[in-house]
Amino acid sequence: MTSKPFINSERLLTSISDYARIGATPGGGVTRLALSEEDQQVRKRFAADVAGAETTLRVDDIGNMVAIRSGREALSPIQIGSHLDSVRNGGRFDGALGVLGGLEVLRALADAGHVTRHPIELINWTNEEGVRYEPAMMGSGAAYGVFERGWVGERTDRDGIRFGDALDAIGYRGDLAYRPEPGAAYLELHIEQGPVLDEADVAVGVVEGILGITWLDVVVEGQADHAGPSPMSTRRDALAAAAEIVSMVEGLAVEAGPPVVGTVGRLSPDPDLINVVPGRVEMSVDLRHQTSAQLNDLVAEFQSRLDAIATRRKVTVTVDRFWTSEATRFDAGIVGAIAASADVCSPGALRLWSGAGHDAKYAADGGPAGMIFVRSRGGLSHCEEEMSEDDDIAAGVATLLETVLRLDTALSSND
Ligand code: HGY
Ligand code: MN
Ligand code: MN
Repeated sequence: MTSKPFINSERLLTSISDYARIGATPGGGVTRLALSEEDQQVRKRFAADVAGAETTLRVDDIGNMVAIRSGREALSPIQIGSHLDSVRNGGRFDGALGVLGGLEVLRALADAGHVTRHPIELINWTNEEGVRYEPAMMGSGAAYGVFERGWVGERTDRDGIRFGDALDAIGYRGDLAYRPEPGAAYLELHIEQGPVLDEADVAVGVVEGILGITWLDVVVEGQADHAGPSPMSTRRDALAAAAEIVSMVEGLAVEAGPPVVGTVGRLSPDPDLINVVPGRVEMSVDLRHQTSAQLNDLVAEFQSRLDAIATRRKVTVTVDRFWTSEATRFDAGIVGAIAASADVCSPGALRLWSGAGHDAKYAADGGPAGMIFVRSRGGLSHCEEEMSEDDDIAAGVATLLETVLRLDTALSSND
């Protein structure tokens, strides 16, 4: 005798606080860089948890972990995914909410003895953050054919450790045959990581799409010199030029207005010594815009302003635009199912776009996908202060469960 599945919020919140102890940082956040020891530990805990939720676990050649719960019919799976890696001193909810929300859905189905028509796949994607191994969303990107496996394996971190070696070191290089295929639907629950829901005083968001994102590496070459005898008038100070570039990136985004954002998050002067005029700077630029065409125009304007700074300061600049995640609108049918579920579980949900990149972007390139947001108190993320409240988390996971049940019934038998 089956009953209607429902989430056990106490069990869910306990999982979230348990996982937050893995890679815990003093300020209440987590550091679980991709393929690190902390990533290995959280993967082991995830493997143990899904084993207890009536699933079979598969690991693919990029380390993506796929927990599969059988369905009643031979249909494409309904997939729930997100990530357990984090940025350094990140928050406990980014990524983990989606994976543990999916785990709670599996547990709720098992508690109720409810077997869905579709198989359910719960996916922990490798290296969503792309901070130790750039770029982001590498596991989902590889699974959906965006990144070639050899290229991924050769990516190195700041210590020169290859992705492939780090994956082997934590023991999570699985089988190419186990890569997740596009399913009947892909759902990702995630914290908003911005202020929109909080300012509107709304717990749950229905995500319509993800901004276009592009990452550039910029190298500024000037002339190293003695900080004492070298006259200001003849210097070719790479760091002073880089400082102007940082302000230019900020100015470009402010001028363009929301939702445009521009960030220099990484900057390394060389030789980085107190009494040497820096001769070289390597820096990152992250630009985001509503559409791919607008993003390309923004990059062109950035390049033009960069060239003007380089000419005036007599430095050379080289730009490597090494990653672009095209702006993505989610499937209207999936968005509609999420909205209908939110009406039941958290009335008053808001529709919005995501400024953050997510694995759902690559899933959306492969098939129907959508996202559910949970309010971020203060709109903060990628920092230890990241906070979402228990009731909002419960509402988000309830919406996820309701959407799974709704799609399981609604999707046609030949999806
Ligand atoms: O960069 C992003 O938007 C994501 O957090 N990786
Ligand atoms: Mn995330
Ligand atoms: Mn993130």
